[in-house]
Amino acid sequence: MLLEMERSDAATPGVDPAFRADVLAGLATARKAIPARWFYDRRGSELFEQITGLPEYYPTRTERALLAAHAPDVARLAGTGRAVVEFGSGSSAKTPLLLAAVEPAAYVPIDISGDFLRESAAALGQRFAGLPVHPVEADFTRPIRLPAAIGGAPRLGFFPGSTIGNLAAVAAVDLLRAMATTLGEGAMLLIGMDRVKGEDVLVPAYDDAQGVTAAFNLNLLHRINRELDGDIPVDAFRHRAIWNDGEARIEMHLEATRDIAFTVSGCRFAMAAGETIHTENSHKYGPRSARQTLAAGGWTTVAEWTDPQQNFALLLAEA
Ligand code: AVI
Repeated sequence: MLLEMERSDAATPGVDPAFRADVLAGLATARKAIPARWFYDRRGSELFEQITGLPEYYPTRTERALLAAHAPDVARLAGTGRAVVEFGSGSSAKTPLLLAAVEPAAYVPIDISGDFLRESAAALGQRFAGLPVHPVEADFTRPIRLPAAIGGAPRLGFFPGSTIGNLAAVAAVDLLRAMATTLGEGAMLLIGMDRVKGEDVLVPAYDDAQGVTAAFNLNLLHRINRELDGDIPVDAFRHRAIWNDGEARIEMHLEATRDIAFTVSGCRFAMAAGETIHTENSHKYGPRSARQTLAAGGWTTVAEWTDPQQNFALLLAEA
């Protein structure tokens, strides 16, 4: 519930206006929700790195094993000498497995976070001596003009981690279309997509015993307090991870454990005990829905690899 709207519209130095707009709008709705993209400040990115190593969080290690086993198959099907374009490259942790197999003409990591991007691009450049690396700092949800220096080599897009699952269906399809435009004619795409599975595996993956995912979720409230002049009582919230079977997704929420009132950027809000702020969706795919999503985005699946438990899938598609 929004109690009062009294704030100066003057821009605050150092504050991302899009962050403030998303938080204020998201807290003012009946079902409070804040987009998951705001998890990733420095602390949030560190916590996410920790999540990827947790025993309960199967996606990262499963996808890495699939890449290690099948990168040569990708090279056989896609051929060598393409320019590899990685979307949301982050720390580029899985990239060497792919680069070593497909012997690219160039590597183009694209990420919205410039610092992280330049560090990991430099590290990869050292590891693959002679490989032209052209980092691009950009929002890849819209078509991007790739650096002219990569020339006319056909492109292989790489989108690991099942990050696509953090988007709703329409946004996921829009993103796949934007990727097809960015990559151009003759492109292929290697994408990781997490599979639907039992709640006994899914819920612990998003609510681990050590509480790292809880800290990751709660860090959003700390970020709001710090960057948006908030006084949210973080200790009055608990992390919740819920499997929504109808939507085939894990939802993360922050649940108020008592009635509270707080201020963010001069706006006052109240929450009743049990009310939540919805902070993330992580959609999971069946074999058909994965291919259908790719097809709606303009991609035809040419190969698919899964682990023996069918927990995670790596799909190769052509435009
Ligand atoms: C980045 N993304 C694919 C992760 C996921 O599994 O949806 C984010 C995450 N949230 C909690 N744990 C991991």
